[in-house]
Amino acid sequence: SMQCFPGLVLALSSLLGALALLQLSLYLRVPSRYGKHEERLCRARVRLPARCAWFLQELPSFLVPAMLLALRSPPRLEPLGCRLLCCLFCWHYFYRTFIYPFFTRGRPFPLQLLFFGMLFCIYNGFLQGYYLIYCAEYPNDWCTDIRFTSGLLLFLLGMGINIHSDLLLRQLRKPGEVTYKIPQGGLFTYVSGANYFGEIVEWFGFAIATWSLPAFAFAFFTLCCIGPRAYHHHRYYLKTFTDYPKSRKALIPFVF
Ligand code: NDX
Repeated sequence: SMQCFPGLVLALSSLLGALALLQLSLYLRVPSRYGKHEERLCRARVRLPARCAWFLQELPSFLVPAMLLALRSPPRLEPLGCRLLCCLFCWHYFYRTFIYPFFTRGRPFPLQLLFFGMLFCIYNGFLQGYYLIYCAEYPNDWCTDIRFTSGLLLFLLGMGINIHSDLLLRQLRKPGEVTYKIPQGGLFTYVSGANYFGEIVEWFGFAIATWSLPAFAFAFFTLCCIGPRAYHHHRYYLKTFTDYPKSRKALIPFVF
């Protein structure tokens, strides 16, 4: 049966960090081409309905750790800290796979990006799940450690912001509509990328709660992936809407 190889965890986490930097260098100047940043010109691209695409893309991030957990011989997750932490990760991806796609009113998603997105979700789902299930060791009182409690709080806060902001975005459209409007309410009052801000807070909270290299690498990846995207959304809004709120920032309220 499987066991922990610390070298594997180190290698996979480092590669994730390197991918994050690659992502940052690619997407600081031009946004990744989906949603409002998809070129009208490339008509030849194959696209899948948003529901189907987000479901397929995010599914491995739920399935892989869930399967690792199921395959693990009992006692599955001792101590309590690991059990809770692995469940947090699965909980987020349960939402992202089984709830978010069924309500989205997004435009069709490019098949090519879906393919890379899926590969990424397999990779990251394996890394986070494998680490928490086979490698992580926490003292029995980890649940009362300041890192666990403050990280958990940040995770829940970020998840709340992310889900609420996703909902506000969805309500901007009637079913079948694909136009862009100015997001209003919630954290959108302060930033253009409220959903991204929530997601970033969430994964840094997770990193603090797990206090682990893989989770910090993933939080950094998230920052490098959707941080630039928030900035590109912001520029898009400023260019498209002359009445766009002047005080609104791109990603971090009152700062940037
Ligand atoms: N999926 C994470 N890189 C990504 C898919 C693409 O979960 O090869 C990262 C994720 C992947 C990416 C993923 C990883 C890197 C990849 C990339 C493709 C290439 C890249 C693989 C996996 C790559 C290298 C080379 C380094 C390997 O029509 P529409 O779709 O625009 O409609 C939108 C709507 N909306 C509006 N409606 C009306 N008026 C407006 N003004 C509107 N503005 C938006 O709202 C959508 O239906 C919806 C949300 O849109 P948007 O653009 O705000 O968010 P979106 O980017 O679609 O993300 C959706 C949610 C969000 O909560 C976000 O936080 C989360 O997913 N997310 C997204 C991306 C990554 C991620 C989380 C993470 O890293 N944790």
